[in-house]
Order: sequence, then structure tokens, then C-alpha cells
Amino acid sequence: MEEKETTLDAGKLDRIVEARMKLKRRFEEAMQNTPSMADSADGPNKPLGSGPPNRHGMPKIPKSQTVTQKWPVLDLGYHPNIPIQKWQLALDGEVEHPIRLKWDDFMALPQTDDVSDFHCVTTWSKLDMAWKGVRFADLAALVMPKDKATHVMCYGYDGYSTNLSLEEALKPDVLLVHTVEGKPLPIEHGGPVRMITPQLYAWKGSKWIKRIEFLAGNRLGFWEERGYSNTAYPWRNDRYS
Ligand SMILES: Nc1nc2c(c(=O)[nH]1)N[C@H]1C(S)=C(S)[C@@H](COP(=O)(O)O)O[C@H]1N2
Ligand SMILES: [Mo]
Repeated sequence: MEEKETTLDAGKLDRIVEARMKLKRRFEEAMQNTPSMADSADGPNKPLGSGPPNRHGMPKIPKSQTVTQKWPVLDLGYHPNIPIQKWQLALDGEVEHPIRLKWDDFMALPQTDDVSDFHCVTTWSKLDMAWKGVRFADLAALVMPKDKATHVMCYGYDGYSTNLSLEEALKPDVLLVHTVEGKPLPIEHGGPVRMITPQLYAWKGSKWIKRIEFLAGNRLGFWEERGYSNTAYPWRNDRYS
């Protein structure tokens, strides 16, 4: 791999902003056409769920989900303990500028605060969670996906993997988070850094994230290979394939 060590300076930040605008133009239409943005009561796919509309117009509670106050832990049973001094995130595959970020590089990137909902396929939803981290879109702008890139595969330090289309991954609420409710993300929930995908079921967000590989086509991740949906749209009750 041609990865190199990276620190960020003002020139690099300018490049991120420029690249971010380019990516936005490239994926805006596909993003607007994803089910969690486009489905509507008068269209062919009425969003399934209950409650008032959320900020992207879907019912706050997707079909067959139950709201929980607790935050259950769901994973393969192995919680890798990665101290921040050892944590690294590789971004590679079909990109112009592959990199490997260390903790300080990651924390020097633009930081985003957001409040979003977390929908687990096992039918619990935890609402209005306060997150802080780096937007996937800002990371993508840093490495610049090649024209042929259409998907990513995200890998965790526990051996997990999950795939996403770029129009889903580039949504502004998709974050790589290190903080939840003002506190460091606990190890059992994927700390030091995990991804979240509020507009898809939560298995699409890798805990203990260590690598994002940009792909020239779709490939299935751990659960997707084992019968979970490739697409994972909560408001279509799209759980298993
Ligand atoms: N690395 C990794 N990420 C993972 C998983 C996993 O086993 N390993 N499980 C997924 C599943 S199935 C769900 S529902 C959520 C659960 O996140 P939580 O344990 O913080 O509730 O993480 C997802 N991300
Ligand atoms: Mo899950």
C-alpha cells in the first residue's frame, strides 16, 4: 500500500473543502434519491413507522422498532482494547491519496457535533443520541475517491466488516465518533472510534474502526454475507435479504 504518515496544515484543509464540494456535486442526486430521503406517503414506497417526522422526513420510529432508554451492546463478543496512542485509521483502495491517520491527525480534522437516532436490526432504537466526531464526508474529501469508486468496506479491529454505498456513507449524519453524550465512547460501544449510520440499521456502523477501503463496486461485509440486507433501510423494514 502507498499509505503515508499525514499531519494536517492549512493547505490540506483548503483541499478538503474543495474536494468536499466536488464530492457533494458528484453524489448529491444519488443521495437525495436514497429511500430515507426520497420515500414519501404519496410515492410508491411509503415510509414505514410511527411518530412525528424526523429531520429527513421519516417517521421518528421505524416499523417494528421499540424505543429503549438503555444502550445494549451488540457485537461478535470480542472487545478489542486499542489505546489511542496505538489507534490508527487507514483509508485506502480506490482513492487518489491513501492515508493512515493517527489519533492526533484524526482529532485535527474538522469536528462535528450531531444528535441522531440509532436503530438496531434486533428491533431496539435509541433516540436523540449526542455524538461528536469526524464526518465520513470530510475523510472522503481528504483521500478523494476515484471516479470508479462506488462503495466502501469498513473494517473493525475485531475482524468485523460492513459495506456501504457512497451515497449513504457521504450523508452529513454519518460520523466516525469518539464522544457520546460528552464522554469518550466506551470500549464496549466501539471506542476509541466507531462509525454511525443513523439513516440505516446500526450494523452498518463499524465499532473499533480501523480501515475504510474504497471499492469500485459492491462487496458484502460480515453480516451481509450471512443473510442481512445489503441495503438496510429502516423505513422499508429492510432487514434480511
Ligand atoms: N466492529 C464491529 N462493529 C459492529 C458490530 C460488531 O460486531 N463489530 N456489530 C454491529 C451491530 S450488529 C450493531 S446492532 C451495532 C451495535 O452497536 P452497540 O453495541 O454500540 O449498541 O454495532 C455494529 N457494529
Ligand atoms: Mo445488530
